[in-house]
Amino acid sequence: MCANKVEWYEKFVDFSYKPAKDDLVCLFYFEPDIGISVKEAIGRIASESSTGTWTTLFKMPPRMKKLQATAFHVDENYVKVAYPLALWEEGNAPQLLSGIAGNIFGMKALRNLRLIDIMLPQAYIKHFKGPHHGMEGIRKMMGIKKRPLTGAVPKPKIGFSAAEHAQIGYETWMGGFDFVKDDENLTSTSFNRFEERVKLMTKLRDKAEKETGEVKSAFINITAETEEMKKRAKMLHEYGWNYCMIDVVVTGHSSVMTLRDYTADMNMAIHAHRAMHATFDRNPKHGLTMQFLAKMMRLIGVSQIHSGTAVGKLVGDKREVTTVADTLRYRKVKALGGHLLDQDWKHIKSAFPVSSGGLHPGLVPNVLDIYGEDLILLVSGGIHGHPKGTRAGAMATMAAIEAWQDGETLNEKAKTSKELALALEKWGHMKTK
Ligand code: RUB
Ligand code: CA
Repeated sequence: MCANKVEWYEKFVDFSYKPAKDDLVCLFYFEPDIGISVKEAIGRIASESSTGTWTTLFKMPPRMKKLQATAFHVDENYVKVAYPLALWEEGNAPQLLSGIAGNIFGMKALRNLRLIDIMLPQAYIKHFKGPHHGMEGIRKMMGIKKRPLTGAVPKPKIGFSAAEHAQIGYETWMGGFDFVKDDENLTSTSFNRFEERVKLMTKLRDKAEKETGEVKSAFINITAETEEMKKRAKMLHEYGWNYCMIDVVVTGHSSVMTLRDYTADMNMAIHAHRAMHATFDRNPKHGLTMQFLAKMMRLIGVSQIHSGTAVGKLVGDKREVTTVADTLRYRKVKALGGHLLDQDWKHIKSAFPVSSGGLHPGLVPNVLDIYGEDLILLVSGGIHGHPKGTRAGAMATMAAIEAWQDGETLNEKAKTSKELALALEKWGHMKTK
């Protein structure tokens, strides 16, 4: 037995504390381990994510108190923690993560911990630039006023040569889609080199633009080491592309921040694929939420990020999808019910949500009912698997969007769109798995 108290975790708990205007506030879900009280558990969360250590210290200058985080509100298994602004370096997103998403997740005293949301005060976000274009800027660039923007990934997702890939891209554009998207694991492989893909895609983009009179673009994946990504982004710019794509979770926040500035100077947008997010956001009791990831990505300036479908093949229910979309799109985000925090984005522009994964024309109305028209809709297998091929599949999807916008049912619309009729014959309204 110890004679004296060796811990000071409780010094990080104060239920009478009112967060200051410039405090960052985090909302966590937590489960204490057996034998750990709620107060001890939340004290540890606030302590380890700010200034604390496991034991009392010999030297403790009084000013340290001002840098301590405070767990100030508990509601069942949810705790709110306030962090003084001075803890955080201006404009350094990785440093923020090292604190609020760092060591605390490995503490033995917590059986589970999940970072649900964060409220970023104006004094913190003013050091970030956010998306370069915003949704309005993207719409202007693409010449599309009201409808959802559309795109598709060639499938199989990897394996085509650059020439085959570009040809499928051409068919996708000719079917009425705006974007052709690389898949997350396609970068510059021996059988499909980035440079060759860019050159061939450029030729066919120019052809498709000429033939349709529409702006056509692509999310070509530049994911690699940061300097290499810069080279690839520059090449895209030189070939007249207004977008690049990055797998933002695997490359990390600092790479994305570098590329955000680098591409903004060339007036390019960033499509953010979220591959790997489910390693830490899928377990409802541990890790961090897609909501939090989306907030960070808007802060550091991606133009759009995958946000789920609610009805497709990948995880993410309707509630999650809606909250993520709101976080990306609105200037003032109100925490409606449930466990979320308010956010005022001030000067930070909006970002598009991207709905993707297991979609086909029969599901288009479900997705649009959830998102409305401000989204990037990706239908891939659901166009390339169309009985008449990619172009017909894209046409069927565009017809489904039109139907939704005109308040028509898909079955009505199918009377005048044989492509849609064929798609419905194959897939109906099935929810994919
Ligand atoms: C879509 C696809 C995308 C994932 C990403 O292909 O492979 O990379 O949807 O998922 P398909 P998320 O339309 O053929 O399923 O958007 O959920 O991150
Ligand atoms: Ca994919």
